[in-house]
Parts: sequence; structure tokens; C-alpha cells
Amino acid sequence: MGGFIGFKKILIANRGEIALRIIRACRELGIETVAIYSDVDESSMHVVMADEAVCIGPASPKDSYLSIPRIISACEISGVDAVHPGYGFLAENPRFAEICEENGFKFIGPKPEVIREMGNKSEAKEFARKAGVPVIPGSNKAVTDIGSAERIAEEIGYPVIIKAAFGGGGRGMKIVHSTRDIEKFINIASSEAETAFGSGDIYIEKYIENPRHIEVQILGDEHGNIVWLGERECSIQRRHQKLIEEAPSPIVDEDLRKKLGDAAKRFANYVGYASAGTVEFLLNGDKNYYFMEVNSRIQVEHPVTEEVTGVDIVKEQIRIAEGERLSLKQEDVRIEGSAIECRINAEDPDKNFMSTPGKITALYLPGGHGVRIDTNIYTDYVIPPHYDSLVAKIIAKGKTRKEAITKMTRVLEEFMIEGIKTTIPLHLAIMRNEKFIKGEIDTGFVERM
Ligand code: MV4
Repeated sequence: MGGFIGFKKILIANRGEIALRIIRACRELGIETVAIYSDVDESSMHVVMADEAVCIGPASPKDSYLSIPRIISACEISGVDAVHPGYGFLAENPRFAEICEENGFKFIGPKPEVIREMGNKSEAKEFARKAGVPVIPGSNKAVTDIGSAERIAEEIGYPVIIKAAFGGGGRGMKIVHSTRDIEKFINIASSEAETAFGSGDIYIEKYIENPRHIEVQILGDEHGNIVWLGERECSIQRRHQKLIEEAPSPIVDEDLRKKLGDAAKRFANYVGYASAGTVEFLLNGDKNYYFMEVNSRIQVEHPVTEEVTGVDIVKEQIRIAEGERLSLKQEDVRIEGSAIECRINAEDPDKNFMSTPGKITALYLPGGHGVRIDTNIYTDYVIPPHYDSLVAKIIAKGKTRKEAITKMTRVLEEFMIEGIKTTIPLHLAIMRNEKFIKGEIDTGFVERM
């Protein structure tokens, strides 16, 4: 057999901190990198740090970071072996993955067919049920007529939640409290879904009040091996935007961790998942866990898992795409200590989180023992208004959760940034919140603050 020698050059189809994260992994693996950038990103750090850079178009994402033909052209002129999509943009677009492969560029992610299956949330839920993973009671498939919707809602009992099959991330959901509202909300949800996602398919579930959001990081290779790297607690969010993530979850004990891990592994095995991925669960007040959806990409919050397991998830993801076997077995995975990530956004918490693009006139990034900062900003960098407002991820690690919170507080106090408003004051308020310190958190926490 002719052994595959691995990638020589990778194109990173993204920008910002995740582009840097991927470039760093490539450099350590001895792989050359190609950045792509839009007109307004010429001075961005990912352009500086990559070995080569190709301008692919104007600021508007649809003409640059979302333009499949422009990105494929960049792959061709730079002669890359593979494409890393990062998160957001085209990361979970099955057609993009397919076109990369059709043109001879390996897509660093799961097979296009698996991305497509995970993109349909009601289909993914059906896979979970068949794989023996607990799912929230409700319609097994997308509901098509009002009659069966009413029957299912009656059967599971109100309140129920209506979700768009191609929604995900909380968009297009409707909570319904009584039978007299069901028809109206089915119609609203379906037409909104049609407009937003191009499909009016919806499904119904029993509504769980203020659940916790807990997700399991998995790695699967192309030889059928799967490991799970423990869970992340992601309940601290506002309007479906995560603010803080941690590993491990303060509510998950060894027994529950094993159940969640086994469930995630069973699911991944059932769908033939080969790459880094995340299986999301909801946890109710009685610590019952239910499958929610799968993210077939590297996630923003992957660093907290890296910090408590010592596994470089992006490097593993690249090696997997090269066809290599996982570098670790389940018994090699140990969760050690506690890590917390705060997402620092260029937003003004006092002005309803309005985004605050503009020039960073002064910057001092904290450091010290147990501190990691993943960021693309620098002094005099101008944050463009066209993209998301994440400016830095601070990850603090301690032997205990308490130590990690203390360290994070110190780092947030030390962080100096001028010229733009950020969410740092909100993060400080959360780190000093008694309930947060006790680990008494759920998805309603920020709204109740
Ligand atoms: C739910 C739920 C309660 N019951 N499903 C929001 C994101 C989307 N992926 C699913 N979401 C929810 N689904 C049932 N049956 C509550 C939420 C939810 C939520 C979930 C995770 C993190 C934050 C959230 C905030 C509000 C609602």
C-alpha cells in the first residue's frame, strides 16, 4: 500500500481568532498555510501569520468568506491539499464540503453526507433515537399537518416547543402553552422557517424550562475509532449567544459523565462520524439528559476541553483528515483540573449589547500561570463592522473550579483595552456572582441577573 504522506499545504477558509488557531496547529504539524481575506481584512493577523494570503473579494461575506467559487479558485491558484473551514461561514455547508472534495481538496470535517444529516435537526434526532440515545419526547419526524401536530402536543402535554428542522442554535423556536395556540404557532414557525432556512419543516418537543446546556466533545477517525473528551457546560448564554463555557461541568459527576460520553459515542458510531464534533444535550432539573443536536465543526469553546485533557483538538482533526488513526484511546483520556472560557465581544453591555467596531487604541493582554488568550487583535487594529464581534477568548485554568474563577477574575481585571467597549464588565459581574460561584446555573441565568 502506498502510504499517504499527509498534507503539505492547507487553505484556511475563515478569519479572526479561529484562523490563527488553525494556522498555529498547521505550523506545529509542519504544514504550510494559505489565508484568504476580504478587502477590509488586509491588515488582519491571520493574513500576517499565514505563509501565503489570497484576497478573495469585498467585505460582504456572500462575496468573500461565503463565496464557494472564489474560495475554490484560491485553493487552485495556491495548490493546497486541504481546506479547513473553522466555525461559522461555510463550516457546516454540505455542498461546500462536496465541492472541495470534487475538486480534489480534502475538506477537514466529516463526510458531506454526515454534515447534511446533522444539518436536519429532526433527522439527527431520529438517528439519536435509533442509536439508543435519550431524546426529548415529541414528534419523531418533521410534522406536516396541523391535526397530527395537535395530537402530538396533546400526547406529550403542554408546554411544547416548536423547532425548525434546519434551524439550530435557538433560531426560529416557539414555545406554546395551550391547545388554543398550537395551530397559530405551527403556521408562524413554519413560514418563518421557510423564509429563514428555505424549508418550512418543523418538529415538536416537550418544553423543558431553564435546562442546562451540556455538550460532549468527540473525535472520530476514518477507521471507526471514536473517543470522547468529556463535557463542556455552556449554560451561561444570552439570546442563544454563549458567553462563558467551562470544562468539566460543575453538575456532572463521574457516573453522569460516563453516560453522556457513552451516549455521544453511540451516536457518533451510528452515523459514522469521522472528525472533531460535538454532541449537544439538554439536562433538566432532575439531571436527566436528552440529545439536542450535533455540531459537525470545531467549536468556539474547544479550548476549555483542550486545557483539561491536554489534547490539541485542531491537530487531531487535521491528522484525522489525513487518514491517520486517533493518537489516543479512551483510557488515555483524563480530565484534570477546571477550565473556564470568557468570550470577550466588541459590544456595549450598557447599550443592549450593540456592537462597537472601531480602532483599538491601546491594548495590554494579561498572562501568567494557567492563562490562555486566543485573539486576533493588536494595538491600532481596526475591528471591521462586517463580521461577528468576538475579539478575544480568555481561558483560565485551575486545579479546582474555584481556582479557575479566581484566576479569571484576576485576568479580567488586568485586561486593558481602549478605543472600543467590550463585554468584560459583564464577565466580571458573573465571576463575582454567588450563584455562579456555587455552580447554580442554567440557560436562564443571565436573564435573571
Ligand atoms: C429546548 C429548550 C427547552 N425544551 N428544547 C435552544 C437552542 C436550540 N439548539 C435548542 N434550544 C432549546 N431547546 C426543549 N424541548 C430550551 C432551549 C434553549 C436553550 C438551549 C441551550 C442553550 C440555551 C438555551 C436558551 C433558551 C432555550
